[in-house]
Amino acid sequence: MDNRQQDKPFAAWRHVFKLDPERLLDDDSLDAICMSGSDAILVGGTTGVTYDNTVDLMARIRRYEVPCALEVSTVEAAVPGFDYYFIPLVLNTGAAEWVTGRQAEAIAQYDAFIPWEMTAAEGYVVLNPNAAVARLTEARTSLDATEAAAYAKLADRLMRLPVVYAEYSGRFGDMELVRGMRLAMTEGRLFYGGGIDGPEKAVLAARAADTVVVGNIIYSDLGAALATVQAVKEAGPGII
Ligand code: 1GP
Repeated sequence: MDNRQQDKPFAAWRHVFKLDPERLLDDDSLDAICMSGSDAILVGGTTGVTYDNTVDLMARIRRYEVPCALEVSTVEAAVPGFDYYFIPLVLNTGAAEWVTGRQAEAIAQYDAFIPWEMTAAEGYVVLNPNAAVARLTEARTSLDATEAAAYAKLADRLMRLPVVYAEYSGRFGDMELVRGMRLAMTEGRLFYGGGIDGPEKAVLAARAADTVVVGNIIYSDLGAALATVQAVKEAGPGII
């Protein structure tokens, strides 16, 4: 492992499964995901995430030892009891409410309840125009490689965000562009997510980014999803 952010629990995460509280996953499938050897489970979604469905999913994941983190995309679904919390900031939007607006409102209201020592920001760079998150946040997704790398550097070097997230949710991305984002960073960790449908794409993503996030395929082809874990482990340390 490199020596960036050794104190952060996510510093060594290479593979992460992202589970959506709004989507159903039976107990056997959840068992397979939690016992897969993945480094962590990230709970989050763009729409339909509520306090109740987040508590339900957390309680089920909590039966396992795998670290479990929440991406807090709406303050109503900020559930206590996770191992770690990520607060997304969408960097490539013109709508300030998604960069700092909602976050500042939430802090103003709930500061005393926020476990700051286990909370970190994620700088999202949203790159698939058809993803729900792109539409919701009016993200400017048509970035070329230079522009995407500039966002990564801005997040890493100016804003000092511990995580930058190249988000192609629903579609496999341009790995050269993603790799360029990673090379622009010196401190933080680059998460990649989007369209990983099996081990081959997982390996490509693992060679371009620090952390590979696998979502949708869990719900349509569990076997393919599970195969990504070993593939990422065998891909080695990436470009570090
Ligand atoms: C979604 O980046 C994650 O936020 C994973 O994307 O669902 O396309 O795997 P997929």
